[in-house]
Amino acid sequence: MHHAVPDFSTRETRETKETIETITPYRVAGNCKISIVSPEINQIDETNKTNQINQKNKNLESPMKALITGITGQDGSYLTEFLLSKGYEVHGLIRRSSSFNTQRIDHIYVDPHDPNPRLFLHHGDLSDSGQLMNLIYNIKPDEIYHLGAQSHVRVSFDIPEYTGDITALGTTRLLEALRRSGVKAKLYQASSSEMFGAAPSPQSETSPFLPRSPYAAAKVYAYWMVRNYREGYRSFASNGILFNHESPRRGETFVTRKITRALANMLGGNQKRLYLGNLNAKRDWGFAPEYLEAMWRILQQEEPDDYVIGTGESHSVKEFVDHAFSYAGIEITWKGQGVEEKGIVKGASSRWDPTLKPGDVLIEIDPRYFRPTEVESLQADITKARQHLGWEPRTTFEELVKIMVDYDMKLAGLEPGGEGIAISLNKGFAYTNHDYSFYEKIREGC
Ligand code: NAP
Ligand code: G4F
Repeated sequence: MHHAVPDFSTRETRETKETIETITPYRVAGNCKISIVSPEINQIDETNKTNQINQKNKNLESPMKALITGITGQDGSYLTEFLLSKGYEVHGLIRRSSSFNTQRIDHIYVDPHDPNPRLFLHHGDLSDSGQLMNLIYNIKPDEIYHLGAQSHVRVSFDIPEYTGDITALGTTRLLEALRRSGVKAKLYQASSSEMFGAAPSPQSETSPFLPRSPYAAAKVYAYWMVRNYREGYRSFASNGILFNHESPRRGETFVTRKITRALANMLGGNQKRLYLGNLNAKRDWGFAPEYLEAMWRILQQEEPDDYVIGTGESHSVKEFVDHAFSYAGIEITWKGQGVEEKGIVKGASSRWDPTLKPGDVLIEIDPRYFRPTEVESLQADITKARQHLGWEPRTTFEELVKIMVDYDMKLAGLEPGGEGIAISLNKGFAYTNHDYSFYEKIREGC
């Protein structure tokens, strides 16, 4: 589907504003300590560097070290918990921000003055080659998980140049910093199923890349830089081509979380309508904690390579809405066509009297959320990941929806159905409780 809308400049305003409004008051009121470590800025002597960096103490007592860009994001936060649970020392790159931006990792924060801290945060930015080089040289990580990016597809149409700078060139800066430092770290690149764009489903490692957004084009560039460094410089650099993965920690402006948050807000009587864009787009949605386990497996291989990671199932945005509302006891019926299509309550559990009743219009289309060029359908072919990594998705689409609805109901102060929380805790993610301590901290006055 192609949607021609004349003014794209303000389309994401509503989502962006919602996020800012949600986050700002708590963070401004908060007083949380953030542990920032700034390694001394060493001048790297080009002639000696290779010798120096290969001196890494490899005795069995020294833990594996990982450097994560994008540690404050959805994936970075789960990956940090996962690696800490495996005994890693974890270093994360965080951006300087005038307000706190570490809510996803605050609950695992350890004061660096405490004995044996294993999580260190360092200021830096993917636009700043000098600091990337400095961090790699000083930390000497064994593994680098490059997850940092301007990761919002819709926003990439508003800020294509910035998206190219951070999402595309940021990867080159990191690869080059790694090469020049001489550090022999393995690098994981967070490639995306968006790169397939218009390629027919299902998509595998051999499908063509036909990107449909500045974000996707930036990721394709980064993908090829990884392959070039692998082939040209023998870097251990691998691409994980991950399909959409979601969780209670998913950014609030991605469609799944936008839906589950809106549902919880509506049930709490705090939101009247949910405005969405293309209801017919289909995505292969999986549960995020499983996907970072795949990232880790990719770096444990003998040789660098590229892998598609997804569930193999594809569902539309409309299906996601239907399942989410149905789990909460609300049946939605769809009426109208195109931008006039509306989601209306057909029936609702008596629990929601008098907040919701049959005939209430809950969902409408706002063309501002359409994209100039859309990716209509994504569905992963994970044959290679199954065979080479032994990786399998464990959470179904229906389970994912329940998990996200439950956690957002909890956040909204409502009694969740409970099935989703039970699923998330019983699927073998012992390293996380999917905490989003941001909200806990508010109550602690931190
Ligand atoms: P996310 O929640 O949006 O997190 C993005 C991370 O990148 C945040 O930590 C963000 O920091 C950081 N970042 C943004 N700009 C930066 C800059 N200029 N310098 C340094 N850090 C910067 O993304 P995610 O869902 O965890 O995804 C992780 C990675 O996988 C991204 O590269 C994304 O494009 C890719 N990916 C995601 C999916 C998915 O479905 N989630 C699928 C395929 C690929 P702030 O917190 O300060 O903003
Ligand atoms: O949730 P989305 O914004 O995710 P999208 O564009 O698929 O990108 C995500 O997944 C990629 C992997 O394939 C990642 F690489 C990327 O970083 C990001 O994590 O949108 C999903 C679909 C789109 O087709 C969009 O048009 O939902 C449709 N949609 C319909 N209404 C909406 C909305 N998307 C958003 N964000 N907001 C809406 O109101």
